[in-house]
Amino acid sequence: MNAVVVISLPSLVAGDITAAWLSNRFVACVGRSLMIFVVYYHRFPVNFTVRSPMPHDHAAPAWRSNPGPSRPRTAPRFYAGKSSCPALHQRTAYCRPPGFFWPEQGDHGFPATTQHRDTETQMKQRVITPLLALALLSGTALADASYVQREEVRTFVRTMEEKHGFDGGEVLVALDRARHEPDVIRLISPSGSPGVRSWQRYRARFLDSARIVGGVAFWQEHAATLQAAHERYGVPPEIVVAIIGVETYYGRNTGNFETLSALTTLAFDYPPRARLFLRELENLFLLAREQRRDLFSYYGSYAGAIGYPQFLPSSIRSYGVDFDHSGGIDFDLEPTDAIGSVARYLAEHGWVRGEVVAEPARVTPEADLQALVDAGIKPALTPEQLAQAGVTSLDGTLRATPATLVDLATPDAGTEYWLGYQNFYTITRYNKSSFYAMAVFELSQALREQQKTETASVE
Ligand SMILES: [Ca+2]
Repeated sequence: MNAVVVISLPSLVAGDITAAWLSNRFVACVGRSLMIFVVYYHRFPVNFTVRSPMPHDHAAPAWRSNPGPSRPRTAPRFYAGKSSCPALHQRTAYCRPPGFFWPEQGDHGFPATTQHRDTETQMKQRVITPLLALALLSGTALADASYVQREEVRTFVRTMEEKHGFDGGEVLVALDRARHEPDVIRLISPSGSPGVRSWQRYRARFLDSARIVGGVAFWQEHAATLQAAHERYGVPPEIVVAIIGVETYYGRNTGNFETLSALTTLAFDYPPRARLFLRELENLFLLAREQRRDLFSYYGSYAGAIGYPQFLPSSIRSYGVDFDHSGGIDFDLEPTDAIGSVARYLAEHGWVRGEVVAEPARVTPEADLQALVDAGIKPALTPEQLAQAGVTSLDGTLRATPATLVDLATPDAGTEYWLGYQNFYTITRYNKSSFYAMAVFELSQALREQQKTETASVE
């Protein structure tokens, strides 16, 4: 007996918890569905149209002469869409105005001119009020508040409808499935106590031997594709490989955040960059429509960057290349499209074929280096300005091209100064950071050296 109690009690408790959870989810689901409908109806009343109880050819429906059990009393009959009952335009008999209803006993359709007395407003009140009450009563749905209840989200839905011709109901349903991701907010928020910037610490994250060896393997595996990208866009293989290596470790770390949820969270719950991420959310919807792909099939970083090259949706739409001619752009499974797209991105952001990226600078201690650094990341310093300030390349000469002075500071280890040219600036268009651009450049140089070494040892 005791044994039975010992075995049964946990089972009962577990059963209760399971039942409670299922019940909770069910109520949440029903409540949320009702809420979506209510919100949707109020905002987009034209899109929900009641199917006429009479066929539009005016033939008597089968149930008219037999309004018994064969006609469900409780099942709502409606469809969503732009088309509507002819009565809206022609005031033909047997059609109702738009609305949502449960059929009533003996309600077999009626001539619009005689029995149809309800105005649209009355219909709304009659139908929406109980629905709203039901939704409000489902406390779980409110506790588990979804995005669709928010005004700014509804504004976004209207924009997608009016600007891009989306079905508002579909957008709303998608956003209702999107989850608020607390981790996204945590990861994107600036640290409360930002550490001192250290170039050497940053560099060590990307210039380790495993990433160099992995990069050469990636290069060799995709040599033909990298060469094709080089020929078409002028960007050398080692730069493309280095970018993919820094971004995702050659596709190993592309991120596990559902892109729709990440971008929805950032667009509506992270005010400092809401504008940017609202635009990216808009682009994600457009991208999914263009690619005929499930909106929920995109995964990537907490910031909404996708696949091998970590492109945001707007960048995929603007710079993505179907480099393997498969009929679509795929950044998830295979890197060919990513290679072409990274090269195209750089080319369209000013990459100059065959030009140097950066070189170490020789500076004089008495020069006002900070003023030169503050001139900005864009190469705007003329050789004359640099010479006047006592800045040259290591051999004491200067190229006849504008440059930027890059400072790479490491606490307690001095600061490295580099001259960055147009191609250095182009890399910062991928990520606006001189540390980032220098890490990509140094990794590319290390890859080139390693590649040479391996090729020489094979020969
Ligand atoms: Ca493709």
